[in-house]
Amino acid sequence: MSSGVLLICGAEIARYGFGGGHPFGPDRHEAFMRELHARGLDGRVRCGAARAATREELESFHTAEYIDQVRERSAGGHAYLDGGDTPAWRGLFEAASYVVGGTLNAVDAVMEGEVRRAFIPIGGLHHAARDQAAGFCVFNDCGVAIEMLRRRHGLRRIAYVDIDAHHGDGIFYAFEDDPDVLYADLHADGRFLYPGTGAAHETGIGAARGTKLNLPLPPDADDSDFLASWERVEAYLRAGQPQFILFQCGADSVAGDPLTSLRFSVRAHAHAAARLCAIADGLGHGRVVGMGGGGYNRRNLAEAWTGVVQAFLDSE
Ligand code: ZL4
Ligand code: ZN
Repeated sequence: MSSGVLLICGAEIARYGFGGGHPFGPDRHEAFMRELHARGLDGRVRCGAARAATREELESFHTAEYIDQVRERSAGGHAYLDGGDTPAWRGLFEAASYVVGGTLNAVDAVMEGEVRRAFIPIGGLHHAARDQAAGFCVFNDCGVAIEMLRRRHGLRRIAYVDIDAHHGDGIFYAFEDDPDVLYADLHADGRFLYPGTGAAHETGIGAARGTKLNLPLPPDADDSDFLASWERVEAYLRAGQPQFILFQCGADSVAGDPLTSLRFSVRAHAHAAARLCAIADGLGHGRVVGMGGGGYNRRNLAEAWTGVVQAFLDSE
C-alpha cells in the first residue's frame, strides 16, 4: 500500500469565498498554508492542484436546473444564491467548480492508491442541497464525492464524518434514505445554531431508518463532551465497515470562533483524524479524505487543519 499525504491547494480553490467582511473570506486558504509552512509540513506532503469539476460530475449530485442557476447568477454578479448567506459574484461558478474538482482529485488519488490520505482545506461545503445553495456553500463537494465514489470507483458503503459546529444538512438529507451512506455528525444543538437540524432522533428514513448518527451537543460543549460523543462515532464506524471515510473537519467547533460557541480545542480535530486513520487502516484500506469545512477564526483553522495534516502524516 502506498504512503504519503496529498494536499490539494492553490489559487484555484483559494479564490472560493466572499468579500466585504463575510466570515468565509478568501484569506482562509493562506492562513492555513502559512501555518503549514511554519510547522515545516509543507515539505512533507505532496501538493496537487485542483481542477474544475465537469458538468457531468456536478450533475451526479446537483440538479441541472440548479447548476444553470448558479452559472447565471454568478455571471450577473449581484444576487444572493440563498437567503442572505451566500452572495453571487463573477467567477463564483468557476471557483465553486474547482472546489468540487479538488475534492474529486483527492478522492481519485486515494482510490488509485497514490496516497492513503488526502486533505483539501477549502472543501467540505456541506450545506449545499441537490437543488439549492445554503450557508456559504454553492456546490456540495462532499456530496459529489460520495456519488462519484460509487459511479466511478464502484464503492457501495461510504462513511461521512462531520465535526463542523454546524449540522451537515446538505449531506444528511440528500442521503437520508440511503443505508449505505454511513453518517456521523457532531454539531451544536440545532435549537441554538444554524441550520437548526440534526436532532438525535433524525436517524434516517425508509430503508435507512435507524442507520444515521446525529450527535447534537450543548452550545458550549468542550473536549470532554467531544470525546464522549466521539466514542460513539468510532463504535458506529467499526460496526458499519465503510470502504472509504470522508471527514469534514470544520474548525468552527474550536473555542473562539466568531460564529459558534462550541469550545473544543484543536486537539479534538487531530484526535478525530488520527482515529479515523486507525479505523480505515483496521478495515484494510486506509482511505481517508479530509475537507476543511467551516472555521472563521483564522488562528483556529490554521491550527486545527495543520493538526489534521500532522495526524495524517503521523499515521503513515
Ligand atoms: C456575517 O456577510 O444564521 C457577518 C455572518 C458579517 C458582513 C456583512 C453583513 C451582512 C453571514 C453570517 C449581513 C449578512 C447577514 N457579514 C446574513 C439566518 C441568517 C440569514 C443571513 O461552516 N444573515 C442565517 C450560516 C449562518 C444564518 C452559517 C456555516 C457554514 C459552515 C460550512 C454557515 N446563517 C443570518 C445571517 C456577513 C455575514 C454573512 C452568518 N451566517 C453567520 N452565521 C450564518 O457550516 C462552511
Ligand atoms: Zn460550520
